[in-house]
Amino acid sequence: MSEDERHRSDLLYTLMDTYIKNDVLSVQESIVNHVEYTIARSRYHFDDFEAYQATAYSTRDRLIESWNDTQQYFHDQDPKRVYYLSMEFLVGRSLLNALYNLNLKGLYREALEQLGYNLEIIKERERDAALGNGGLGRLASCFLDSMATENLPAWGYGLRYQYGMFRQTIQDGFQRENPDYWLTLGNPWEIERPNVTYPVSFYGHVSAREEDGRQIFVWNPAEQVDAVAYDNPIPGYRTANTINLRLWSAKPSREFDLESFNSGDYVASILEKQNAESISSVLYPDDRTYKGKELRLKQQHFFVSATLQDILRRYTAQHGSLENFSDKVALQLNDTHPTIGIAELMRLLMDVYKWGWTASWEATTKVFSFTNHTVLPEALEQWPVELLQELLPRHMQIIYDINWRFLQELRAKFGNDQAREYRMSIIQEGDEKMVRMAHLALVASHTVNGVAEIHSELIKQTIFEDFYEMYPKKFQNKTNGVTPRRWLAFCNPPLRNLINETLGTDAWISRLDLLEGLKSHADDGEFQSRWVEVKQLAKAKLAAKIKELCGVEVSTDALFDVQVKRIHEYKRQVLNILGIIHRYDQIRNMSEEEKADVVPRVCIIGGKAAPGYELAKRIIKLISAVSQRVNNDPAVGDLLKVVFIPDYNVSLAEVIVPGSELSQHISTAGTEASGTSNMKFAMNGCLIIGTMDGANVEIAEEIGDDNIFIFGALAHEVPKLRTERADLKVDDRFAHVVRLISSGEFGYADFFTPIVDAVQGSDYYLVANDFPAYLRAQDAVDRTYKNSSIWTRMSIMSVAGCGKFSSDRTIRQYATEIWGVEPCERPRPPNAPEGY
Ligand code: GLG
Repeated sequence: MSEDERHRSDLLYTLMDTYIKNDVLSVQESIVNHVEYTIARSRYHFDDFEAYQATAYSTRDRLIESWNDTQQYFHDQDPKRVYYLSMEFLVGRSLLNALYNLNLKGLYREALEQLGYNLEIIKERERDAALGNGGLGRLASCFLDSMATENLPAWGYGLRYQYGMFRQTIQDGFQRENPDYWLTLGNPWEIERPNVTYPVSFYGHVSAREEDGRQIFVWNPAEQVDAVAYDNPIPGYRTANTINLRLWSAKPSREFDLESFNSGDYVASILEKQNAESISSVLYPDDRTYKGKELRLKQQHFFVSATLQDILRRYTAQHGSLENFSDKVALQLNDTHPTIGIAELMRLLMDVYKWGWTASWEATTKVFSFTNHTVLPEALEQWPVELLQELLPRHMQIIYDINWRFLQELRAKFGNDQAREYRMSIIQEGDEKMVRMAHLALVASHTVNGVAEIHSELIKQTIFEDFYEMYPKKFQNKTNGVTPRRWLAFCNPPLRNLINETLGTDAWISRLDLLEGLKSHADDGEFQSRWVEVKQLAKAKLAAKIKELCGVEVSTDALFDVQVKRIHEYKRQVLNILGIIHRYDQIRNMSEEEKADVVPRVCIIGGKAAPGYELAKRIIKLISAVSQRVNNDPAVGDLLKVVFIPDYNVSLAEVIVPGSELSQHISTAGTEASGTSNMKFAMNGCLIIGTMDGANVEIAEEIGDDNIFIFGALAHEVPKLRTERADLKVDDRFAHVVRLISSGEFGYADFFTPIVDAVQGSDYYLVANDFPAYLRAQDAVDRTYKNSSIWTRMSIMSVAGCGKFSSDRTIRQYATEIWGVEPCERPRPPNAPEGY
């Protein structure tokens, strides 16, 4: 270092405090500064929302500091990195999560209190970041939290949708969709990086030329947009590491096609350019169904192209070249949504970095791995060849090449087996040729995993059977998990405190196995009553929410029975509502004496239906119609209440999960890949009624099957039962409740006909078949609930057995068994204040 340089570096060092200070006054200064200078309000006069904003900016300052130092540390250590590619991140709110993770919640609460603001109140002013549909997107967010906490050198990549998941309102019992323009009032958690911008191309044609005796392909695109990076810091829990979620936003291209401005219609060409922004403007609200929409494919390519350009650019900036790239980088595809990235990486390596096919393919197949989240065939993405050809001509060429080589490999292994080739080819032949994205992902990934044991077995026997035969070693299981921070420690403080006190430590928050220590207290009467108190507190909060959102008064002495998740036939909200109708019909026909013996229930249902999913929307109306009827029947009173909570989202789940006592996970066996809310409920001492499906199987195994209410057909029985459905002798009670609907007991009989037909006809999801077993299981619930000590014991045992379902465990398994990456923990600087 020269004298001048040293002088400059000393100066820079002294210009900033090394660390943001951790005392009440400094926090207040920071908040008030942001009120005045960032949001430009008067420090003498700001409302709750402005207090939220300023607090968020103040918290963000700390995250930025830690983010910068973590990235520098990763850079210096240069470990192998992992990038989690996901079209969805269901983030929810960030303020409390960040403050808790930094261990600064108490300090900020106090600082705000003295200024006249209440953290519990202002935190409610934050809008959820709902950049996902459901389980898949929420899993991605839990994974980021765990990757940060486990100190992995990881980043997430995704899209910065301007409109997130639609907001659901219920009008007259019908779902209405409203746009979620979540960025209207700004988003303090993101950092715009206008200098991190990449061009992304579409359409046009491919030309070829010779260069050094090699054929070089050149894609001449006809459209280009810019991808601008927005960084979202993700703090780990009680670690100095903060990782990054980089989201891309589409902007009109700066350079492309400048001459169009100088000739022709200036106004029209500006408008056309503005159109570029539509690429990242809206999240597709379809959960697990696939529609071949061009804009969706554009989004996918936009996302992976920007991501891969960024990863390659950052790699070469640090290493001078792409050497060892595939040893130092792992790319995880969250479902098939980012699969076009396989062709894009091949294109970048061959056409831009001038690698040959073999080297490019070797690197590509070494970096990618792929997670499957469903066996439902309607979710398997396929793109018409014609569309892909037009939008991404070079990629189509590469996919054909990949397929040609793959089919050679297939022949070498299995001989001439046309039927097999037809089934396995990446290109599906037929009237309309299609590209099967899952096949592309399977061919190019070194590993494919399912998300629960049963699911990982099923994909080998069903949708991916042929591929399993060909590449048995590629298949793995990684049972999902959820972050115990957001989903227990932070959303349920009374339970957290009781556990801390009982175990004498809070170490379980990042080592969830330690919850096992609760087992020895399960029969302790005094402990049980404290456990019940904690649950009652959470129930009271939920009851208040129900009053606020549904206008219905519910008694906290009733059993809170919950089913919240996307509305889908396979999840069988219909089974639940038929059970409720049965219960209602019984109660209204009871004598007063019989009624005295009934366990009062509040049945809580929530969830969004995809806007184009007609039947799901009818199911919502049916639930509302039944609730109207039941809640206003004086013969029933407090013995049964039914509520549909509108606009189910992450923040609502944080109130619903702790306040529930029974939660329904009742999908037809073999259809729910894992489920993750089942884990959240169990972790909060809520008992599960469920089928042997998804992660329920492993939950039963971990907490003991006497602590869960399992019922219904098993996955291996389902196919046969479907074929026998026509001969099923339908249970009388089932026939009766279905008749109540079709006879107009709840009104709208015609509108409900498709629901009635579905369960009376082929009944693909076996509602009729499982109905009697479901009622038996519900009887067992009632019986058990009457004995508070047994119920409470089961509840304690549920929590105690949940250690496996931390996403920390899941992520550690991905890291060692799939990615080959190791923790890279930034040392906490000496003398750094707590929380730094
Ligand atoms: C899917 C599945 C869920 C699974 C989730 C995360 O349907 O069963 O828990 O992914 O793996 N689309 C989803 O929500």
